[in-house]
Amino acid sequence: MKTLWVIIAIIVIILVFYLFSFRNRNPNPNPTETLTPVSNGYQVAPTISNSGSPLTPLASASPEQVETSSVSISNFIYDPAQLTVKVGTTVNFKNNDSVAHTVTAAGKFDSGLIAPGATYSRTFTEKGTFNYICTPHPWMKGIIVVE
Ligand SMILES: [Cu+2]
Repeated sequence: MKTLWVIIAIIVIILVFYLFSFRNRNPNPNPTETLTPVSNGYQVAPTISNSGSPLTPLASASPEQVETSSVSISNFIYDPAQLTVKVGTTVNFKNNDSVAHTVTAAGKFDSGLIAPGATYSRTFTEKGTFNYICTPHPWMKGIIVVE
């Protein structure tokens, strides 16, 4: 009879230890991986946390101002016909005509046909002077100066 009580005591002790270790187990055993975009378009190395607590976002530099500018295509004319922008500017060419046009700089870029009401956007990432025409109406001419 005494042996039985010893066995029960041992089982109870094992159970208590088991429950204790279970309660202390890390509730979030899988590392959380977060990629944080930064302003230059690259991503920093993943931050790995095993703590289960919320991750604090890295303080990032304020996002770069994205410059946009626009050219309206209307009555077979690019307006403005010449536009000067800073490097990195996105130019939106909006076709306000009732026929399709293109914005085509031979060997540099080509919008393809821009349907009436549609917009072609291009970001100018290098300095230069870009003379463009409309392929179906080659007398239509425009210039984007990137400086
Ligand atoms: Cu055209």
